[in-house]
Amino acid sequence: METRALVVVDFQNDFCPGGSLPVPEGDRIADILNGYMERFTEEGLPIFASRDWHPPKTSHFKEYGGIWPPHCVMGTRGAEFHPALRLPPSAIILTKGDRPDEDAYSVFQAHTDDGKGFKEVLEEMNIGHLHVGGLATDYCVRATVLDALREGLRVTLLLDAIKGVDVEEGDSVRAIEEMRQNGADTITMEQLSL
Ligand code: VGL
Ligand code: ZN
Repeated sequence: METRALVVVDFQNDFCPGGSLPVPEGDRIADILNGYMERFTEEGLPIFASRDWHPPKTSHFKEYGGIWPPHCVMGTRGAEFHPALRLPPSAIILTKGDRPDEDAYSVFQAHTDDGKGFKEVLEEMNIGHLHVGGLATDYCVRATVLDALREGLRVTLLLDAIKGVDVEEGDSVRAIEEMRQNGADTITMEQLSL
């Protein structure tokens, strides 16, 4: 059977309350994410953690033509994983948005420290099913899930381990609906069976 993996999307200080692009109540999902990570670790299944990691000048930021305030600038405190996240040492870190000309919402645009793309790593590890949680439902989680489905992977969206920005009211609800319509399953922790 194809291997399952957990993907924790962008659980970083700047996306949590107190950060520069806070997702309302973003930090509240820390315990649930930790719970999912424990379950995957117990089963010996891989865990990926993506990070938004921008240069100070990028077309992603308002000042240089984009739509966002500066956030997750590489090497800053805001770009660090939130301290409540208990990432196991075996977690594979995926970096995205580090070129000055990309938004890189999707983890499929991310690379490992040794320069491998996410898709390549998934193929090498024979991973065919992703469980996805993290921030933000209506941006990076959405883009990642839709790309995964397009690549023919199975996707389980972790409804209790995501939070959205909701630039427009209802964006997160619509994003969840769109991910479902494109083939994502949705569960909460009690329904997790690995
Ligand atoms: C994200 C907005 C800008 C995200 C990243 O991680 O969802 N959102 N950059
Ligand atoms: Zn960003």
